[in-house]
Amino acid sequence: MAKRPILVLPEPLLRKVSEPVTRVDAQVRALLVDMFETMYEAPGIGLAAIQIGVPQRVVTIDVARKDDPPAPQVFINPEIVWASDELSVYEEGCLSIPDYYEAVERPSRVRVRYMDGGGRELEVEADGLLATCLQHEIDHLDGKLFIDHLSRLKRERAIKKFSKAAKRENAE
Ligand code: GNR
Ligand code: NI
Repeated sequence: MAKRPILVLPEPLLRKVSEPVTRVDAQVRALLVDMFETMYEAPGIGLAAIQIGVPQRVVTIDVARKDDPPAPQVFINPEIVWASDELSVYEEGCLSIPDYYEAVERPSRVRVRYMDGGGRELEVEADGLLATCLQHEIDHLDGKLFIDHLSRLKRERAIKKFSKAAKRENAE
């Protein structure tokens, strides 16, 4: 079990739609251990399995403040079953799009159905940072990135910046 490399734009796997988990077995539990290690090390407040190359609908989140004790949360097969009409704007970042931050508007509150790490079916109504993070991670499971919510100009600029960086690295 270990920290794993995080895939970065323009990695095509980030555009893949992840498959639902049918059973929370030892493989999924081992994946969760790696995901928390990778997420805390990064550091990030959320991680989708596809960001470490695993196309399964598994998400880890910890939105606790730095001074508070850790509060790890597991969301398997998460689904938004309700979203508020009210919208909020958050400055978002993504471990797969390093050093790029932009304001994104999304529903302020969402109700999410999911399985926890013990395979129990649960629902949570989230607001604030958790609501934003859940929507950001569920987007990853559908091959979407937060830049897809920006204007075409901003999105294409961001993609271009990362394609250029990748070309430079390949040329070295
Ligand atoms: O660490 C992260 N911070 C963050 C900030 C605002 C909105 C969403 C996020 S998620 C991000 C980690 C990540 O890329 N998860 O997929
Ligand atoms: Ni992300």
